[in-house]
Amino acid sequence: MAGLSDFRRVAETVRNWGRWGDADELGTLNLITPEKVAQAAALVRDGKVFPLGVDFGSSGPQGAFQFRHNPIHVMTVDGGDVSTLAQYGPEWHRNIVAKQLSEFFVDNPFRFNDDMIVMPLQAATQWDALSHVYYDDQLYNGFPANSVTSLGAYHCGIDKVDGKGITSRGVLLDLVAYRGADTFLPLGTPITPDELDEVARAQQVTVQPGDIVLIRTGWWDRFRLTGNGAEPGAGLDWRCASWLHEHDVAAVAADNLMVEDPVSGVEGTYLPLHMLCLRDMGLMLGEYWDLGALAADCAADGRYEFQLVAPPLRVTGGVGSPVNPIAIK
Ligand code: UVW
Repeated sequence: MAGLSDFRRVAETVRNWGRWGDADELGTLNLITPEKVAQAAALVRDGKVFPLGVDFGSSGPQGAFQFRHNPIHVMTVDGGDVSTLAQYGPEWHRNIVAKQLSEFFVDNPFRFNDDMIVMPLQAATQWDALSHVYYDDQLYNGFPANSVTSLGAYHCGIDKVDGKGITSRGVLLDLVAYRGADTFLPLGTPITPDELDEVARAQQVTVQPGDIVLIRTGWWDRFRLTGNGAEPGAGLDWRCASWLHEHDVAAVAADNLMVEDPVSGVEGTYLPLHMLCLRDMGLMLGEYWDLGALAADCAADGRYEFQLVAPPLRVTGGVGSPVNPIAIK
């Protein structure tokens, strides 16, 4: 198994610090040029739309760690309030919320429902911002790790990437189909850089600079069947960071919980691909993307490229964002 010195050697070769200037907080999203956006839009031919977001609700995959729970959806105004509060009217209520609501509900036909959601930004379909993971006290481009405070990320927050959209040419690499796997890629079979090239060749698609690459491992389809979020599957081997760097990929997303293989290939550390992508390359990771329907369509028409539109929310200082990405063919 590789050690930390191997990791640091690879980190030196993939590091993009300074490539787009010392103040850059976009990282590899810089590779998405206006020409690239136009190229991606030209891939829309049939008007087929594939939403790639999962459900944001209590049936999600979280629960293994106390610091992440599934989205909690709460109704703050609903039909029950209408029927009860309208009976009593504003004069009766000493509770200020009930008084306000009953003012809405008496003597007029207007009615409404309101709700809210409480969730870790990392709970469901998401982008990891560049500030999500770091090491040696530095974020991407050398920004100090302590610039992420309890008030949010002053550098490399998700709000910094808003100007980019995010939209580009998307390319799906379907590892499940390539390996002929039943449902998902089992643990102990990490995806190697060579395999990524083989899948692209088999699918007759080329990965080009500025692309957003989607990796299908089948994990989400399996989770949908079993509801078991604690059963990990294979992901990208940490050395795929070099592959992403060599191909000048703008971002990578997968249908699993961490894009990379849960078994670290670097002794003495955890999530080495996260460290190389987010902190050294400035390359955002997307997790829990639902790629099943898109993969079926790509297999049917043989086209593994499409326009991908996946803008994060402008969460001020957020280190990640929920997203409902859309692939359009
Ligand atoms: C961690 O588990 C820290 O990150 P992610 O949610 O990106 O896998």
